[in-house]
Amino acid sequence: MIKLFQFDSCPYCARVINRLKSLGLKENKDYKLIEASRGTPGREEVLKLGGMNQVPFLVDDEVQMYESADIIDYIEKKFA
Ligand SMILES: N[C@@H](CCC(=O)N[C@@H](CS)C(=O)NCC(=O)O)C(=O)O
Repeated sequence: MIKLFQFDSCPYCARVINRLKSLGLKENKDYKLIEASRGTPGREEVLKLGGMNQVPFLVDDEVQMYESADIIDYIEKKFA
């Protein structure tokens, strides 16, 4: 399942989450949201996995991706 590291007040994260929802995808069925505001274990994982201290950050098996526009392109292709 896709994992999206994010936090509530992040507008770039909201853009990705809105697209997931508008594609009809369901949280905890099609994707999992992981809290990744600063100082959280989720943020530590973002840094450890991807090397950058930035969200949104998507992990889908071997695929790892920063940048909301790239993430949206990826989910649109995956679920089209
Ligand atoms: N160009 C990036 C911008 C992402 C971005 O600026 N994310 C902010 C949160 S909204 C961030 O990670 N800031 C660093 C931090 O929170 O430590 C995108 O479109 O995803």
